[in-house]
Amino acid sequence: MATNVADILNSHRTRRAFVCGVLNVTPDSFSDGGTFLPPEAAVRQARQLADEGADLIDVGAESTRPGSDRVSAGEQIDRVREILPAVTALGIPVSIDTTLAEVAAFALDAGTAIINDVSAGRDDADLLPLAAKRGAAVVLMHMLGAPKTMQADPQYEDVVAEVGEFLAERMAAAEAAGVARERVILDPGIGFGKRLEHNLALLAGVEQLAALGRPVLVGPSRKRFIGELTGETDPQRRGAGTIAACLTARRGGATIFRVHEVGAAVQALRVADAINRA
Ligand code: HH2
Repeated sequence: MATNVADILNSHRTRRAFVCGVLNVTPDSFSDGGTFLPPEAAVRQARQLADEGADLIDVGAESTRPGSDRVSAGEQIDRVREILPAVTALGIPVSIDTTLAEVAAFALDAGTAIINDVSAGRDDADLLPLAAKRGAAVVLMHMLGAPKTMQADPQYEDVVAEVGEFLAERMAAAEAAGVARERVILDPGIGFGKRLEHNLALLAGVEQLAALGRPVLVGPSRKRFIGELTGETDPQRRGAGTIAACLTARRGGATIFRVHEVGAAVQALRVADAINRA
C-alpha cells in the first residue's frame, strides 16, 4: 500500500503502523557516521530503505548524538543538495531532520513534506512559521537540554508526565505559529536527555502520550539504552533490541517507527499486528 503524508498524519485513528527509514548524510552519526556521506552511497541507501518497505525516509545532515557539535545551515544544505531530488523521486514521503528553518525551506523546495525538528521549534524561531506557511507536517520531539550536554545529568520527577506536558506545550506553540494540530506528530525523544530508566518509562508509557490525540513516533533504533541493557557495545548489532522497543511502543499506540534497519521492522510489525488482531 503506497503511503502518503495524510495516511501518516491520520495513523492515530487508523492505528496503521508506518516505518520511517533513517538516512544520515553525516560524517559522525553514532551508528553509521560517514557511510552515507558520499551522495551515491546515500541515494543507494535510500533505494534500499524503500525496497525494504519504508513508508517514509528521514534525511538528516546533522548528528544529534550526545556530545555532538552543531552543523551550520549552509553545511547541512551542502550535504543534502545532491541527494534530495533522488530521494524525493522514490515516491514515498520524505522528512528532513533539522532544527533550522533555512535547511527545512531548502528541503521543502526539493520535495520533502515533513520537518522533523528534534528541538520542537525551540532552536529556530522561524521554523514553525515556515511549516505553517508551507503547509508542512512537523515532528515535535522532546529533548532535555541540547545534544552537547543533554546526557550530563538528566533529572525528572515523572518523566512520562513531564514529556507529555512539554509536547502539549510545544503543540500549542506550533498552533500559535499557524501549524494546524492535524499536521503535528509527537515524539518522546528516546535518548535525548534521558537515562536508561527514563527511556524505559517512556517506551512503556506511550499510551499516555498518544492520549494527546496525535500520532506518536518513536526512535529507539540502536540507541545506547539497548547497549546498557544488553552489554552490546556495537550500535550496528542492536537490531533485535530495537525491534523489541518498537513492538512494546506499538502496544501503547505508537504508529511511526524511526529505524535504521527497515526490513526487520516491517516484518516484526506485520507479524505482531497480525497476532494482536487475531
Ligand atoms: N533520533 C536521532 C535523530 N533524529 N528524530 C526523531 N524525531 N526522533 C529520534 O528519536 C531521533 C531523531 C538520533 O539517531 P541517528 O539519526 O541515527 O543518529 P545521529 O543523531 O548521530 O545522526
